[in-house]
Amino acid sequence: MKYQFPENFWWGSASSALQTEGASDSGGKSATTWDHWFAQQPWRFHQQVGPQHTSTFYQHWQQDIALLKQLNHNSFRTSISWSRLIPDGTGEVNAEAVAFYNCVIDELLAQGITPFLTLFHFDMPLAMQEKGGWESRDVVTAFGRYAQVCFDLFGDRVLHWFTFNEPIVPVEGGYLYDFHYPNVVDFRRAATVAYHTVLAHAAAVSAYRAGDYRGEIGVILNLTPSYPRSQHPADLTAAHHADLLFNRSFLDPVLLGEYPPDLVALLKQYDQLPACLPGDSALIAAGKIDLLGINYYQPRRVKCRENAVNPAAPFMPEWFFDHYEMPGRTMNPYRGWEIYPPGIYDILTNLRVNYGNPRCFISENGMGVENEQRFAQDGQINDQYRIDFISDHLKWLHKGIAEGSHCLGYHMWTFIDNWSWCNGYKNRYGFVQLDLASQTRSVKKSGEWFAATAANNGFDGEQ
Ligand code: BGP
Repeated sequence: MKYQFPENFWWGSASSALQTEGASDSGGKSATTWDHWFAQQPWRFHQQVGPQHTSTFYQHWQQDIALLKQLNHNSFRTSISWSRLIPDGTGEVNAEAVAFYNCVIDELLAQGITPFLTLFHFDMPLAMQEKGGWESRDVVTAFGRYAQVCFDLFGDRVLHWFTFNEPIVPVEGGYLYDFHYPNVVDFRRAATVAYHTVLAHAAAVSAYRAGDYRGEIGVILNLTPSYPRSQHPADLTAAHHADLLFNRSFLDPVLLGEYPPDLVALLKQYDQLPACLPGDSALIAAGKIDLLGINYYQPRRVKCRENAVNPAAPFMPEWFFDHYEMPGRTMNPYRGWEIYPPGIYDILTNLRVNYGNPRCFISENGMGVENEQRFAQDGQINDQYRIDFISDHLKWLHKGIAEGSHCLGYHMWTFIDNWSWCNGYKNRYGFVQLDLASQTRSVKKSGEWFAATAANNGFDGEQ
């Protein structure tokens, strides 16, 4: 069967500044929390590879954009590095950074590739973290100004803006589960960070609306559908709580302009609510978006808790559910994530039925695989597993669109193997293989498949 996608469908991929640019201590850039953390605790990072060099986009942007063109991308998302553009977070704009981002944007446009830009992809300037990071209201204000600077500098050519990439991840990593700096474990502080992130998002959206720019603004959320083990009421409640905490804590404010009452009640019951100020609700209501980016990697399967909570343990989302390992599930063993293509359809259906069918696109989906060298054939990585992964997800996406979902595109994570936070270069995600020693780039089989799919606006596949 031919899986044909709507006209002008966005085909492309996503990346982020910190994971690709490199030059982390040059070009006038200041340190992020990642540079700082790596200097303090390099053993936290796979093979002790830090963020200094990553995939050298800062030097090789022209060559990389030529590769995007070769992969038939009509759109591409990356992020601006706040610490490169405004090194102390609030003061002078770095002219070298402006020149760099102008080159990237202009080259993308010259190659017929629509730039999508994210303002914050996990890379907190250290100077801002030292002022409290997202726990501080001052940082929220500083972010609003940074956003405004970006719109003024680049908004004449960039028409698709995203305030945050996966804003819940720094909350989880930095304040609950110890996989991002500052490695705090404290739910109430996590809730404050999440709340202030929503305020910062809304401040940026408000600045965008006030400036009368000619594009659109949204946010990128990692949505993880919560599937209960069974239809038993206790399992359903567990799934409802997981959904409230991990999905709706950001989805509802950005689409509906307010938090789910059940979530507020839950946090109030456990005395975990962040401090709110008069005017916050109006600001959040003004943060409603034009376009939702959906990052989908894996579902979340839950069941009711088997055991009582240890009342002395830190309050955690897991007070309300246990993780459930569904028998027969398909795993990506390298990343430890379940592969479940129907999840993409379930997300789109939920948005269509419960959120008024917003304009959206798949902004990340992908498969990280370790030691891909073993799949090399005649000098090319034959990553058929990645082609299968993408086409399986695209089939479910196609079904969602056929049933009326307003999904406008599909971006893969990612175009070139890049640095994955604490995992360094362990798992490779790219359409393009990166040889770390020589920085040579070579297109994998999946890159060729994707280029053909984008050119044909679809692909032939089994039903
Ligand atoms: C998303 C992030 C990306 C990227 C990707 C793959 O959560 O937006 O930055 O890294 O996941 O995950 P990982 O790098 O952790 O394997």
